[in-house]
Amino acid sequence: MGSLAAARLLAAGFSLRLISRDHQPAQRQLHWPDGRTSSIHLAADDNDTIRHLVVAVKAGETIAAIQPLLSRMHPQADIVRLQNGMGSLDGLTLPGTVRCLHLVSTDGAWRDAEQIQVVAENRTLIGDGSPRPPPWLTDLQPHWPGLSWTADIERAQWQKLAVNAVINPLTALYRCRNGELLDAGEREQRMQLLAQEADALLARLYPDWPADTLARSCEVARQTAANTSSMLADVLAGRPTEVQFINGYLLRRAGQLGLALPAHQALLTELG
Ligand code: KPL
Repeated sequence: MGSLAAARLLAAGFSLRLISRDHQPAQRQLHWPDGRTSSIHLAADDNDTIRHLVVAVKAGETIAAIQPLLSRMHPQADIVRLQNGMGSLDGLTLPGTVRCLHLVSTDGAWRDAEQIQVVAENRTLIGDGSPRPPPWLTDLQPHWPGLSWTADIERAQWQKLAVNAVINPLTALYRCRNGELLDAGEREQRMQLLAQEADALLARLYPDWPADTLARSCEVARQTAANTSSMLADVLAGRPTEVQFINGYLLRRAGQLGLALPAHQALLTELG
């Protein structure tokens, strides 16, 4: 997803630097859904002042990635989170004038070394909880299909998180593709329980929450039937998962309201 964002930022004329663990530049080949292929070059970090920082690391790596960059941040810098889950910046103290924006995307892409296969270009919402988009958004929108500003990004984050909290851990547990959750049996029953619990919390946060997490999760599982979820991909690659920022975040928020979510708690325990 980071490379996909980079391709769109470069197309919009932004000057980009790649801040990576190996401090090296990188080359990527993107294969678009319409059959086109394009190449991008990501220049290495130049240690300059940071005006805009797109964070595309896994949620659990966020603090360690950003902390060393804080002294290089411009006081009016924008941090743009492009990550699954919520709460990845909790515990990090940012200068008060730094703006933190969140992207919620239903685009799909996977990477094999330098090759990026873009599976779907859908809708991406961006926001920071305020009604006022940053001025650079209008330059980016023509090059980022489906990108739009929302004044209520938190609700959009919850909508995505609730679906991820149903699909991702179950696919990781059953080692199955997203579509294989729709088995009219045990897996679907667990989807139902997880969705009900997520809706119970969300109804407390948003009195008009429509309790549609199961319907939306089944829809996403159908639309992405052949996908390996990001959490299953992490498990198969032996990487830490983002479960603490998905189901764990739901549980932390529920705990603050005195609400128990036993199905989510059980999953967290099962996934370790
Ligand atoms: O966001 C996803 C993920 O895998 O993290 C879904 C929508 C479940 C697609 O696989």
